Amino acid sequence: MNESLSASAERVQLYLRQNGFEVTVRELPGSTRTAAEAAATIGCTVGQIAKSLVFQDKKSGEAILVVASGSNLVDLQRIFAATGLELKRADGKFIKETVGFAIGGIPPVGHAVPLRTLLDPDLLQYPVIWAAAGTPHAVFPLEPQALERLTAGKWLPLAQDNPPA
Ligand code: 5CA
Repeated sequence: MNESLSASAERVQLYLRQNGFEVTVRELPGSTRTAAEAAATIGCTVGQIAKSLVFQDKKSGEAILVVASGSNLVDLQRIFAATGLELKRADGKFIKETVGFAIGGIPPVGHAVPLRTLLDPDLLQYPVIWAAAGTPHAVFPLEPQALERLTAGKWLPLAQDNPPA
């Protein structure tokens, strides 16, 4: 166990280990706050960054997690057509209170409450992807297929067709 991890990163590391997922959370000196910064810090492509984005269902108020490839923009109409969920971006205060982590370090797992999760199939093209681990400096690598077991999420095409270059 890495004893120098910050408390939030340690929570993610513990969750992963307790769920049988042997992976080492890395806290890096460079920023991993955004997908672009994380890719530059790690030395991978932006597409290999798994962005954990928290939305809210307008009808129920339920928090919904979308794990998207860093190079994609989420198409809310597409999600509505497939699921009936009418999502809006959750604000930072709601996210911190509900999920237990702050924007810039939201992990795909280990939240304060289990979140219904949608997974971007575009992540499946990479042998390894990187996800945030609780802070804007903490990440961990994983095989994209592992997201399904870790999050109990559902793969659903959810990207906008023409992401900006
Ligand atoms: N640590 C990296 C991934 S390793 C990371 O968290 N990247 S991210 O893209 O998932 O997180 C930053 C995202 O937070 C941005 O894409 C942006 O969509 C979202 N965000 C930034 N500010 C706000 C805000 N005020 N309210 C809601 N979402 C926000």
